[in-house]
Amino acid sequence: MNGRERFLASFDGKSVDRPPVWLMRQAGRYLSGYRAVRAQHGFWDVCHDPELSTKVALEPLARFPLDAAIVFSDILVIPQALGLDVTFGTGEGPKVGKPLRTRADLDGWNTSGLIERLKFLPNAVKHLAGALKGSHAMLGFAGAPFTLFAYSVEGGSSDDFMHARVMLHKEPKLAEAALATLADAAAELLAAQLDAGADAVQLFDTWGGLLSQDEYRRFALPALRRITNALRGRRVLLFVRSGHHLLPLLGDSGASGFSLDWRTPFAEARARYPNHVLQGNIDPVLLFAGDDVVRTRTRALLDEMKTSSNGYSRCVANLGHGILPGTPESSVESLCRTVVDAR
Ligand code: 1CP
Repeated sequence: MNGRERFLASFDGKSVDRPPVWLMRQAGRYLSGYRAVRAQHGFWDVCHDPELSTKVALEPLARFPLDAAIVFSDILVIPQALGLDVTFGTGEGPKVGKPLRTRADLDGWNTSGLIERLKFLPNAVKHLAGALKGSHAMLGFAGAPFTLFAYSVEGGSSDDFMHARVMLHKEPKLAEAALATLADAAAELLAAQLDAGADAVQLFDTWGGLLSQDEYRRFALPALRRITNALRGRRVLLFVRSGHHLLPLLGDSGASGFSLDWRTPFAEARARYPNHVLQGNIDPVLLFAGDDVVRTRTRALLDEMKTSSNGYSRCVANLGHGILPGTPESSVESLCRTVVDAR
């Protein structure tokens, strides 16, 4: 069984002898090959060049026994395509020029021909698919509407995303309209990646955990449902960072599965969602604690994932958030090996 077959079997509810494994942000800054590419090329140049983005996406697969590849891109391609000025400075988070603060700002977003400006992403998926030839599952992705809204309103990263969260309450109609626009863009972009050969897609709601249950229900869920309704029947994973308190609501998102962060107990999520795919949820910080810690934690996760004496189903081994810069490659190897040698 190759990586793609294993990923699809587990995702679709068949029993497999060990879970598939991939790692969020597996193609990033902890790899020397990526840093060498970035020393020569700007971030957007890598995203827009199918040869370079494929090279970067393949690097972790050559280095570690992973079952899936994720296309190289960023969640902020959507605000950028809508006309916001997105830049990545060295060593800091992204900056978003012309942030959304008024109705006139939203009216200025350029939604016509949006998918044409994002063509590079399905093109990157197609190119990566050609290189993989079905050996590994391939994931596309997009930012979840609330997380895209948070960056677009705030103008960059933030600890509390004050402006964005104030807007939900002060100008709820404007917030809802912006969330709907971002959701429609994400739905179109995810459909284009699936049509280009992605086996599944993941929505990253990195900042969704800032919201209360009431806020998530009112603002984030309707936008997520716009996406899952548009993608009905296709494989969609939803990752909500710091979202333990939101777990009871996630079933209403319409996603086929949830990517859990390390603060959500796997067994609790499984008890609540017996028929959803569950992915996660090793704390990326543990990869700095040495190989023994990584192996012990991975084995414990495998025990939680095992559904019966005859195997694993609807589960994907992963981290609880993206792999951190500076992560020792030996820890990544230990994690993957422990999963591969399970059974
Ligand atoms: O080369 C560089 O210095 C840029 C660093 C970088 C990289 C490698 C950024 C800037 N984005 C990416 C690629 C990226 N982003 C991928 C590609 C696949 C991979 O790395 O394996 C993916 C899946 C993302 C998703 C992403 N971007 C998220 C969601 C996941 C998460 O980590 O929470 C978020 C929040 C972003 C925004 C973003 N882009 C870049 C940075 C440094 C950030 C985070 C900023 C912040 O902390 O607010």
